[in-house]
Amino acid sequence: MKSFTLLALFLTGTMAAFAQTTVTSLSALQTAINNATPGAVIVLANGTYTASTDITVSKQGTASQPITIKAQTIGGAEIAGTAGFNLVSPAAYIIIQGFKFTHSASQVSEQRSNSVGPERRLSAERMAAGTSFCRWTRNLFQTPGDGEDLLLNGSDHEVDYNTFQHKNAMGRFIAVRGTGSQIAQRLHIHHNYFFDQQPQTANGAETLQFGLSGYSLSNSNSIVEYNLFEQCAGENELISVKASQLTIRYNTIRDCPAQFTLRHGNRSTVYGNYFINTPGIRIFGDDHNIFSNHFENCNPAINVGNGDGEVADGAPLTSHDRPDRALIAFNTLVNNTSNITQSGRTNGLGATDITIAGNIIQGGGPAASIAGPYTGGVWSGNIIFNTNGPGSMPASGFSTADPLLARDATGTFHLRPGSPAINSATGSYPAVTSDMDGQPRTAPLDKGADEVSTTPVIAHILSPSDVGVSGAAATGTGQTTLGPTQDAYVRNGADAGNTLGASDPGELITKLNSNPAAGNDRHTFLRFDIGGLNGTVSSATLRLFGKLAYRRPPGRRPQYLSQSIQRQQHHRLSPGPGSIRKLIGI
Ligand SMILES: [Ca+2]
Ligand SMILES: [Ca+2]
Ligand SMILES: [Ca+2]
Ligand SMILES: [Ca+2]
Repeated sequence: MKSFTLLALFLTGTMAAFAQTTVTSLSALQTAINNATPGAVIVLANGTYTASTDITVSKQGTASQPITIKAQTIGGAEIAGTAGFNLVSPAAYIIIQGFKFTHSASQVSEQRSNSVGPERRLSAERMAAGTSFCRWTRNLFQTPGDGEDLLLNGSDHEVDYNTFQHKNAMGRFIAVRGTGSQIAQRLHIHHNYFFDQQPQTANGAETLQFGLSGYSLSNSNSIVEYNLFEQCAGENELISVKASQLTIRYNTIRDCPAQFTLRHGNRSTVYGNYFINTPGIRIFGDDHNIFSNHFENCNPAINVGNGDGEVADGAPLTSHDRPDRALIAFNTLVNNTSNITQSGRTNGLGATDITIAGNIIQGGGPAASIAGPYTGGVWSGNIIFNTNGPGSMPASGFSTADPLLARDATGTFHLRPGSPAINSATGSYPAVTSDMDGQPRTAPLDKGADEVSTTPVIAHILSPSDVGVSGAAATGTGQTTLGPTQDAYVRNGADAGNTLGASDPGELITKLNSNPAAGNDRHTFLRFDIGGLNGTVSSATLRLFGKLAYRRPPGRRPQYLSQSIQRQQHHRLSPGPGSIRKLIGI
């Protein structure tokens, strides 16, 4: 009996292997796709292929036997030319894996279903309405020319571990569309790396545009999580959500001078995201929950939109719908030029019934700057420390206390023991389910984005090694972010040597922000503990966030920090670990 079972398994394995086809031309690829049956694995041999017509996929796999179309090795098969993959109805359970797309995004004319004649092609890779359960994984998108890199329609698709990079044209890395007034549903977009999108001169160059105003009142129930955005700024919007009921969590947005915007639609949930050196989030629409997000060095951190129409009362879908009933709670804001803001608008409708509760706001500009109108606003239990005053936040809405934040090994600010934020929230917030570490929220809630918990951490600030085509590499490799464990500060004196103070990153930042002047020579020293790392450290990068001076003192390598523009400076340190183990002087 036992041998019979083994025989059956062996046969299954043989059949799977038999279904694999390797092709060496695009015409053979198209033929193999046209002949594919569930379970087929079609391999395009490594090499560069020039496409002038679409590679069209309309076949259906099954949940247990998808049709896989993949490069021989990840990144080894490049599609150049003027055309790419086009998945059309009723394609289902198709996996597109490991390709490098460098063909132009916009050179092919075609008949589009909603137009009366040929028009310029608008995207490189596409999925049409009527497709479902398809997956794009481990692909590199670098498609020049105007147009989207990837256009998503249909439902239940997964887009994971792709790299979208080096875009310098109109269009989006990813655009999500729908049918009629229904946005694409149940998409799962995760662990992608969005890198280097150059500024354009017009609207329509978002990094990720999820919907259009015409879809905005339909529910998507999609999840966008664990994506990393770096140096993307095609226009003023980075992520633009124009649909309802999305979950956007555990993403890292770093060094992007463009704003995550809930532009149209209602009931989205935005939590556990890390915003660093970016204009934070801007909110329009109703009933959004924004919690457990971590903002550092942003301007602003959170912008409550000032409406110019009320969609629920019949205003056009293209309006800036007045924000109503948003919950903005349990976020941590550190050293943001401006914190919680609302801009003025001529004849603006402002926002109504916004609850801002349990946030920690440390450093930076006034805690809140609200232009209004602002009817029914609730301010409750926020903690303010070392901001430039409370601004618009009423005295009843906050307490002033040192929240005892400390930058930990992940680079983010967590609560230290004894923090007055721990277990100090009152009131009931059933929508607040998770902290920024992905740990569950348990009452009594801790204020700010961090709930002190011993449950597994499932989210952290992301680095390029976590995402994209080579993301999540083998255990023990990749990039780790360390926060300084100790620091010291010397003015007009000798190096501190090994005499370091206690770790106090907040204090360090204060010192670095001090205005340098002649005869007021400052040195700051940081110590990093690499004792918890396994294996070999081959290199390290010291990232300085702050305001770097335009001019450096003649003959001096180190920078000092001044009150000029916000910038980030990278210092590559190699080799490691010897140089790393020592003190790093700025
Ligand atoms: Ca835009
Ligand atoms: Ca509204
Ligand atoms: Ca607690
Ligand atoms: Ca936590």
